[in-house]
Amino acid sequence: MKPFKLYVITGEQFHPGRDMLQVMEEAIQGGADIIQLRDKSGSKREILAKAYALRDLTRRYGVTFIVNDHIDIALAVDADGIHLGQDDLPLADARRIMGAGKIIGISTHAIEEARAAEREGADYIGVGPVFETKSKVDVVAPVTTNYVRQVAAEIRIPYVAIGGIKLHNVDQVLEAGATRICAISEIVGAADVRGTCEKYLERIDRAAAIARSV
Ligand code: TZP
Ligand code: MG
Repeated sequence: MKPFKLYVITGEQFHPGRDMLQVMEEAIQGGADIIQLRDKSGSKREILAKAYALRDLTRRYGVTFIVNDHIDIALAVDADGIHLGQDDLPLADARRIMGAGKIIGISTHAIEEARAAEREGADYIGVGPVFETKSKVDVVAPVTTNYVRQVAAEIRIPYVAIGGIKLHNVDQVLEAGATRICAISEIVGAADVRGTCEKYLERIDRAAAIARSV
């Protein structure tokens, strides 16, 4: 998959009265390089319509587009890939359906899950929730930056830290070894979505420069 640094997931509950496509376009203009459609409440048809629209948008900007949960929708709109949790379709089955050319991302909450995802051919893993988050129901307890550290030391496929990561605590996550950050509420709920993305990227780039210099 293409390299990425800032992964932004839709969260329409965080921007009432603002258009989702507009918000995600601002995120892309601010430097988001993966966009994920995550919609836990819409009907299949509603999610499909949003997926077509985001597919168009991300294609215009050359940005990677991932669909959460729904493999059928991902395939229908020719998304770049799918993101699955530990209770979703198993990776091997998802791979058979999606084919080798599509991205499959897996949420992980412990190093054993990360190892399994890597072994079974995931393209990237989510690492989290690092901190407490209100953006996901039934979420597991925060994994803390200790889990980020473990993954950074051991896992060789791309990993992206997620969960409660805000501008005020992102440096802790980067210091633990994260090189890619995912956020929902702090970005899509911001008054200045584009500027917020730019700030995350400055922090990610600064941490990478420090890591290179030691
Ligand atoms: N998976 C683990 S934490 C999370 C998801 C989808 C929610 C992250 O949202 P926020 O608002 O950045 O904490
Ligand atoms: Mg899921």
